[in-house]
Amino acid sequence: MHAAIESADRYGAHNYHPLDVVLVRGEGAYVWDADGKRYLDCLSAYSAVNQGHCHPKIAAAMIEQCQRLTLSSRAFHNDRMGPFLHRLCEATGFEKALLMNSGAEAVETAIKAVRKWGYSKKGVPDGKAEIIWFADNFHGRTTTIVGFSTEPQYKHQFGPFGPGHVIVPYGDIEALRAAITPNTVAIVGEPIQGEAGIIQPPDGFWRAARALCDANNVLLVLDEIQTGLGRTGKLFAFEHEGIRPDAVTIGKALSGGFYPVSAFLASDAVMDVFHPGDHGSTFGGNPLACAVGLAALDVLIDEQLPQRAAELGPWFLDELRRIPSPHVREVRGKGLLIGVEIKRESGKARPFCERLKDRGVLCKETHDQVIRFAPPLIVQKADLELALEQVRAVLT
Ligand code: IF1
Repeated sequence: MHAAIESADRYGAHNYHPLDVVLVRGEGAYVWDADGKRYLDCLSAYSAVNQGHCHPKIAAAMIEQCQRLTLSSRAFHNDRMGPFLHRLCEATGFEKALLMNSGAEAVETAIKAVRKWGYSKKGVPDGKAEIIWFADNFHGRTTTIVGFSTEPQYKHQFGPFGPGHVIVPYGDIEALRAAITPNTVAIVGEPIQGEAGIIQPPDGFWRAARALCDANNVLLVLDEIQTGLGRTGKLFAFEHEGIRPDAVTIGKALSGGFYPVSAFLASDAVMDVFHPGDHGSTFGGNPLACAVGLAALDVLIDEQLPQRAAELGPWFLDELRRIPSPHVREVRGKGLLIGVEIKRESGKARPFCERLKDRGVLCKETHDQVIRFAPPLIVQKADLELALEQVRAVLT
């Protein structure tokens, strides 16, 4: 066994079961292991490296900034946060942004914002705010967030959990309508469920949810941490439905994989609930994060990465569907967020991922039966053609 794996096993918590590969270098859509073997990355660190590994423009911004000022804390202003916030709001069309680090923190920020909006603006009685979530959601690992997970493993023996969370089946507009009460402050969901296995709701679901929110004075918040920043072929997945939520959470590719940078983006009316001392983070909005985030956003827009996902995604999806495999139940997805569901009688998805790894294509299963394909958005068609050859070999 590789010594790095041995040490991780010996000294690390066993909270993951990674594939048997030790990565030492990355460039663009490719990564290399300790033996110099090259792999096409079809996971992109769960969509955090949409811009490709070690993008030189983001690296240059990071190096320049880390030699000047890395952390100011929010006790003082820094010269990088304002310009980043300005660019972020301009690029996304939201009025204000609040910077955090991990995706889970952005979701926690959303929870605090919509609850405070509910009490201070909607007039919900103190302590009674309800948020509606969806079955099979994934929003992170904090104790609050796993409290409304429907995956038993994510919450088992991590309780007790707080009240105020309501769960309805994903994509079921009638269930959503029935779940709204006078104390409902927000509906929060993933535009496409990632961890659940790349699950898309029926067409028009989010438009109908938007209408329900408008009719009931409820906020619509979308978690675009995985689907956002180009992955599905638009800057945000909600654009496919022609709607605007009141707020979104983003993370992952907001830094191109260099550094944890997340944000809660919202209208003035929602963001204005925060007053000095209400919320914060030592590292949130730090100058290094802002320099990296600004460069990562520039790369996303200058290199038209959402358009690349829109062009390559449908072709790649179609090629995957054409594979005459006895093992595949369904191929689904949007842009370059694609799931290949393996039939139960063919076993689990993991052995397929292991065989793909041996053939130089890195994928990870999600929820036992689904192989996720989410290469960096800078990937070339020729790279995907090479990957398809390997996928064909493994699936037939
Ligand atoms: C893990 C999956 C992906 C997310 C959405 C918030 C977060 C995530 C929609 C939290 C994080 C991750 C975390 C990682 C695996 C992963 C994942 F397999 F669980 F489903 F991407 F597909 N909202 N997703 O997808 O963001 O706090 O991690 O920065 O092992 O937990 P974070």
